[in-house]
Amino acid sequence: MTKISWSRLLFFTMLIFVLALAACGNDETSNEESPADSDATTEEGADEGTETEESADEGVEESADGESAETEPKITEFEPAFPEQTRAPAVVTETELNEEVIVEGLGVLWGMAEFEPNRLLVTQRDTAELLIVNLNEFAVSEPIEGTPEVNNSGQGGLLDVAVAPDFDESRLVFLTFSQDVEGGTVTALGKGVLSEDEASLEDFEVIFQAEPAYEGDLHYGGRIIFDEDGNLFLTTGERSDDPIRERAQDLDAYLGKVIHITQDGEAVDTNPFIDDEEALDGIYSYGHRNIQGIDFHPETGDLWIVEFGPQSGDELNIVEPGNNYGWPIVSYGIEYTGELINDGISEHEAQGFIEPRYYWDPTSAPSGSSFYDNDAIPEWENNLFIGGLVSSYIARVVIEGDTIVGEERLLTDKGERFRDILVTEDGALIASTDGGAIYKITAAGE
Ligand SMILES: [Ca+2]
Repeated sequence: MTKISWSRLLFFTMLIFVLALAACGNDETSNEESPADSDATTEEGADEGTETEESADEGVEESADGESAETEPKITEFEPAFPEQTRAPAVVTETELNEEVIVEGLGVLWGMAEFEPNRLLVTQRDTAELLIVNLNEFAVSEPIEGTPEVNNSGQGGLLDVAVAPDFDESRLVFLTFSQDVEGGTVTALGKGVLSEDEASLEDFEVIFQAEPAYEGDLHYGGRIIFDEDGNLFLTTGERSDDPIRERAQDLDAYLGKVIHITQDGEAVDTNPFIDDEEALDGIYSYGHRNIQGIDFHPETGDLWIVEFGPQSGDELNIVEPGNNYGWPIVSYGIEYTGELINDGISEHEAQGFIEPRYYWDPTSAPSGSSFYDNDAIPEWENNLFIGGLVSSYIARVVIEGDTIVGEERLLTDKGERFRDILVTEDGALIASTDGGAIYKITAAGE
């Protein structure tokens, strides 16, 4: 008897200890969500993995009832401008999927580009390394020489990578990064030539700097994509702090913008403000916060961007030339402190701005994104996949025209911060993480 009582006592003591630990963990997570300085905390801070995983599972079960993929309560009191603008009905992939981890432990893998079939150029943000990952061989190269000096504090470092449309002949590689300049740092874009032996990037030169410089290490934006004419779209951030973030509204600053430039960094001559002497010629659209994802819809050709919101209010927008997307005048989010932004005006259109096609409340912390432009998994065709950081999931968004009609959350059991998404020529969905892993998702049996 005595023996049993002791072991029971020990069991209950341990149970209480474990529960107490779990409770402390939760408190820390919620406390970390609201401090004032907190873009870094919220975007870069501890994840809220467990809660998110549970809610995503519930979402799948409830999907038959037309419930949203989002099951957590809203953070804000804002109402959408139209019903499909948030909390789309949950959808579930029916194809059986196969998941593989190609590499791991490499640090924050910020950007990826497939430069040859199943071979990716991958950036490591903090060490500023450019690497080659071979998806078939589960292998990673030594760092490529000749990459630029970066400022790697905060959200800075080596950011995105893209290869020129004529890469097979030109071997041109484009990189974005945060660069030290007089007066602070800027989002910079440069290009170099990948040597035949793939060991170095030669003649690297900076072709564009998103001025003005600012003394801060948050919100660099930094995604790049080529259009069909071989020109580049570059996204920036508004550098986060109040009041510098107001420069997102100014046409004499490249902060909080989509920028449209040639491979030499010159403004494209059809840009909307080219004849406006007060405005910078490279600006394509403005009023953005921190754009971390950009891709063309494979069917409509629309240019979709993913904007990191404040606390909630992350947005999907269709970018059109000359449009103003409203930040920081209007938002479906609130400050990290819980305060309202600009007295809490959420309606974009009523204020003369473009409504987001979709927004998240609570936050999805959306990063890199890619449309699925392949028929390897037919039910995914033309869906948009978005990496989630704090939210620790990949969002699959189903779009009809310009309307979001469904959302699903993938890889919710990994506890990873998903940084960038890519779809290979073979139709594999590739996701890189802040933990330094690359996941490959394909249809099972392929
Ligand atoms: Ca907006």
